[in-house]
Amino acid sequence: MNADYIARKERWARKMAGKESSVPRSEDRLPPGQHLVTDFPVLDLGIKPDVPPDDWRLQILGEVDEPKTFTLEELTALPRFTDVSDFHCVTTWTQFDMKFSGVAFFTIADLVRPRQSAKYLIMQSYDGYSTSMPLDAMLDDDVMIATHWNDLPLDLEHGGPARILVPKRYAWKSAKWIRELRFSAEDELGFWEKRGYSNTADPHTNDRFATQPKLP
Ligand SMILES: Nc1nc2c(c(=O)[nH]1)N[C@H]1C(S)=C(S)[C@@H](COP(=O)(O)O)O[C@H]1N2
Ligand SMILES: [Mo]
Repeated sequence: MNADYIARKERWARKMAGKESSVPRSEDRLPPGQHLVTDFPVLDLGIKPDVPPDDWRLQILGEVDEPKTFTLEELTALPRFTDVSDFHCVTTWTQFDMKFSGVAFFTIADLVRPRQSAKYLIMQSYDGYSTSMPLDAMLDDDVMIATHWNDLPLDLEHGGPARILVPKRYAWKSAKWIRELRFSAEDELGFWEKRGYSNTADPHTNDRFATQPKLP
């Protein structure tokens, strides 16, 4: 356990206790090129995988000491984390103050115990979608496996029963219908990243496309 991990763990514990919010209060809360919406549009490849709840599994594997496979019941039995965050889609809509609940990604990492070699998280979904994130950023205190939106089970169209939520990145990093989370030493480009979208996906620097120079 390094100092960084311990510091993150402390922040996560404060978040779990409901003492901190993820919502930025700065003037530039709306990222460049984005406009505000009040609905929650649906964006995906058009396949909405309706896995029977009894067959649903989430596999956590790769560079970890304790790989685990969760049933939905097992996943939802983990400590519940609720957070309010902003949601940014590259198609230019942003929705403020989105209330999601689920399992903090930190809770999962703490259970499976990533090895020192683990640097990335490769996410695979039931519709064939994939994306990846640096593990460090996944351990941020606003990242979760969301199972609820506004206190209700997450709709199938928004990735139910369980999706990733990475509020600080464009939403293509927030894989819906997750099936497998693999800790990896190497990064792997996901579905949109292979098709020219940025692998860093930072809304606040207008970081949309792999080839596009970043705005200051
Ligand atoms: N499994 C899966 N996850 C996905 C996608 C997808 O096609 N399949 N689309 C991504 C994109 S591009 C966006 S903008 C968000 C949209 O989430 P929403 O439909 O809940 O608004 O999901 C992301 N996660
Ligand atoms: Mo998107």
